[in-house]
Amino acid sequence: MAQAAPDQAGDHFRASVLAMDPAPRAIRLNVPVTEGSGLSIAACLKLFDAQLASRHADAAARWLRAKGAGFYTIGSSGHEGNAGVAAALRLTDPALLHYRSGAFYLARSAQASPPHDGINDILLGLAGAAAEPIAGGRHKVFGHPQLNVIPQTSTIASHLPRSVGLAFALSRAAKLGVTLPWPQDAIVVCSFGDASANHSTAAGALNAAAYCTYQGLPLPLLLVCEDNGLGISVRTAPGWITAAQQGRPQVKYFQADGADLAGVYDTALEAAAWARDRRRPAFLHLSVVRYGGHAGSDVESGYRSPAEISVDLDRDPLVGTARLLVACGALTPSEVLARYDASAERIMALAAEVTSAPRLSSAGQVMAPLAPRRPSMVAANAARYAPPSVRGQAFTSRRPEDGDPLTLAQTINATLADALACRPEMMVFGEDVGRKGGVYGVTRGLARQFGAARVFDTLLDEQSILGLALGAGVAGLLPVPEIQYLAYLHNAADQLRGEAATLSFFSRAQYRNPMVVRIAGLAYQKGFGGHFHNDNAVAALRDIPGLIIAVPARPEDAAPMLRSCLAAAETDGSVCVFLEPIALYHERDLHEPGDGEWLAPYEPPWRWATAHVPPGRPRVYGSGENLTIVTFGNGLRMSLRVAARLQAEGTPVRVMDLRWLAPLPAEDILREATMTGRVLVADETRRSGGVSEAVVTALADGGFTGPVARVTSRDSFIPLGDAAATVLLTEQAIETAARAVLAARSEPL
Ligand SMILES: Cc1ncc(C[n+]2csc(CCOP(=O)(O)OP(=O)(O)O)c2C)c(N)n1
Repeated sequence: MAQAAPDQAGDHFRASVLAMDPAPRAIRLNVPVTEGSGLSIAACLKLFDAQLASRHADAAARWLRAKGAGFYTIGSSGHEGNAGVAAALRLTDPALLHYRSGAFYLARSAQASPPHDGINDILLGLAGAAAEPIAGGRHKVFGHPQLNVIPQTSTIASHLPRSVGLAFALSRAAKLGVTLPWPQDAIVVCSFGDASANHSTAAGALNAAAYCTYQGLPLPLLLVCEDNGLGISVRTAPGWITAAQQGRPQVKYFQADGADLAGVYDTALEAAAWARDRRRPAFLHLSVVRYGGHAGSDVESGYRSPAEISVDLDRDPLVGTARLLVACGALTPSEVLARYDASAERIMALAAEVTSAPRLSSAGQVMAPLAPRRPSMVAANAARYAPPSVRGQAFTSRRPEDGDPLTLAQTINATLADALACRPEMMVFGEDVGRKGGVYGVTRGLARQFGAARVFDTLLDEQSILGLALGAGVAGLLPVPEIQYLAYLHNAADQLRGEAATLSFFSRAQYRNPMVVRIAGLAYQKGFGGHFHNDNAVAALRDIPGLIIAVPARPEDAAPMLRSCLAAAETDGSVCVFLEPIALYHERDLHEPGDGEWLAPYEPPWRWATAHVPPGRPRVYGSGENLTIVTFGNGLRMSLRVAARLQAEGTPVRVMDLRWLAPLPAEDILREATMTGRVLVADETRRSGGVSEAVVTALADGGFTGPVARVTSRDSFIPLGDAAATVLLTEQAIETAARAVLAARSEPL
């Protein structure tokens, strides 16, 4: 028989309950558990069961860990007052939960009809069992689509921007006529710890929520800070959460003692009503305690005195609820203890069962939900276009296919317009994308054409921009956020890496956050630049599993590639980055000034199906058999110019534009390399961590044995002005290297 180890809180609970005076037996259960509270005895009994189960699940976690059958011991003990928050909300209010919100999860499970067996989810999660219903053994998270609990990662505060985005999207979806998975009057609830509240991600999200509200935008959000006064071993200064949050503009502050379930319930009810009725954010501050250290492996006595630890025992929420139930006559002290023991017995028995649950045992199993791909459905979706009448309204003066050849920027603009016309759930947003139409005019006219509900300026915060995309995607919208410059992605990279790209993985694709993040980037801007406007750092994107990265260089590629990204996002829930080379936005010529060879006519919609470019398909220029130049972005234009000069000398070479950095077209690289036997990689990103490393590796992995050389930018940040040319890949460097590879016969360089 599985037996939990004795613990201080358990002993204290027993002693406290035994010291309680029994009251006359309560006759009715539908009366308040304590005078003036909205919490009935019946509801309190149910919540007590959730609290007990949550407490015993922590004991089970430690037992499983000791047996080598469990892998997670961060518990909810001391935080069980959060069950009262669940009770004050509706099952249909989407929830993003703190890792200590176990009792919330169990209380919500009990709200389902029929009640859901949440404890089994938790135990399977602790054991990393493949049968766990949300992450399937990939992580221990709270999540379930039927409970409207969206799983979170362990990166503290990283879910707050999504919660703001989701609250924003609830109203915006209705405005756009998009059917939501939740009722019109739903509110979003998001819980987190007190140390998390200090994180800049949380601070930014709170500011974004306040800012939206200040502008009159609906934002029905209940933020719940479960304040135990500690972040692992570090104390949050006493009173800080109140001091920081109480006077915050636009976000109404509520406070409750987490040990008093009735108080938590009543206050949460008030806070939820505030958020629901006014469609405004509320901040619910729960004072709680933490038992058992940060996690099973944390030796709390190393940084807290015994006196400090034992003071917390007096604030045990289980004792608090027991006191309510005994005082109203719902239970006698011995019935409380019997309930406690029965709960422990049930949970330990279930824990014993999960020890033998099958775990994930192959990379294939682990990776299955990483980034589902259905290429033929994506192809069909990418060819969708709006009816002529709707297109006629979108392109008031002239349809783009009827006009002159377009630049890259103009093509992206027209493709976005076509997509907005065809996909009512699509929104384009970011800094300066609305009225100004983008720093480079890429979104010019879209806000006027499609209205401020669909094309709009955001506040200047990349985390909030991506958070909006995360929430909007979960709500069923198709977000197309813009990051103004690649360099500014990095301060918000976790929203892409830790949040967007992991959701499918940690939810077995039951939740998805489709998005196409447009990023203006790469270098070679003339007359303008410096490090922040000329950034060629793509390594941070390239190692994100499942991410699609498109780098369109030419206008005729940009349109089908953008359509593919939108279709992949919509069809498969893909997270796509569309990296637009700024220096090519307005380029018109290739070889000679005025040749117009970097312009392209816009394909009419009826040709989109045949012009489809699936993610991962490169483009090859020429059929020269002397050398294969592998490149992308600005490197393509330089390489094509070099290729033309070599051709004129009677040395035809072929140039491959990767077009997609992920998935990298490894097979095509190998095929085109084999056709010529020699390869030059012309890569504008850095020598270390840049794209060329992946291309050369693909060749080596594929067994290519011919000469391979690479020319890249230097391992430097990019300086202002003409000095930039000293560290960036140049056309001259490509030409020199190409000639060197051509000169080398079969011996490796
Ligand atoms: C961004 C980030 N930094 C560091 C950590 C490591 N870490 C995990 S939990 C934690 C403390 C969080 O404290 P708090 O938000 O108060 O929540 P509590 O665990 O006390 O409930 C830290 C530092 C993390 N998970 N995420």
